[in-house]
Amino acid sequence: MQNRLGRTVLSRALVVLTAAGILMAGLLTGIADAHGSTTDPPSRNYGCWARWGSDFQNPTMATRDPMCWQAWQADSNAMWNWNGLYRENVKGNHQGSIPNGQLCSAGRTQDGRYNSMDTVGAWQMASKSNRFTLTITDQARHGADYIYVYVTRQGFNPATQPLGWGNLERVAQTGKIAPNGTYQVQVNAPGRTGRHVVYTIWQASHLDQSYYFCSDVNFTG
Ligand SMILES: [Cu+2]
Repeated sequence: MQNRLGRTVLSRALVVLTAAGILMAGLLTGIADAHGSTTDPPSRNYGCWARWGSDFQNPTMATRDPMCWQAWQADSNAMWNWNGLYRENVKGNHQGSIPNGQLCSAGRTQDGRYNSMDTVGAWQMASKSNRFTLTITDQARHGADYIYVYVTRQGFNPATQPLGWGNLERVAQTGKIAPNGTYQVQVNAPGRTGRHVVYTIWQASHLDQSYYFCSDVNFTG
């Protein structure tokens, strides 16, 4: 009798402990795996994931959305890990850490997983007026030390020219932002029409982790 009661108590305790263990593991991997990206206007890899993630082997992508097609062919993990385009320990020296022509891959970060983001071509654009709201989605609730938003200068053509620091003008920046699921930045980029790249640097607050995102926009004025 006492033996059976003891076993019951023990097995219940095990069930509770196991459930707690699974929950802990889930929380820990959630923190380790999830980060974020610019989701509006969508970063290149977030956009390719959002448009094609459920249909990434569809060969019509090659003609309908060729820049996404080359990205999926190069390394599909750039899309599955759309929230992982970052470098660590940059110490604020973004321009010194990322060579011209490699801005959209954060200097070929993560062993080159995101190199296809640097491919020069006619990436699909989001239409925006010169005043728009930029949204970063932060799945990990890292917070921000700051967010910088750059836009290409009028006359530069990202469909034919590799993106360099000299092609960009910083048009918005924030101070510290408390951890949340999304951060919005009001951007004003006057005097621009047509194809442009919006370049976002998100400096996370939990450690020296810097994110770099290229978003393609069509300015309607
Ligand atoms: Cu992170």
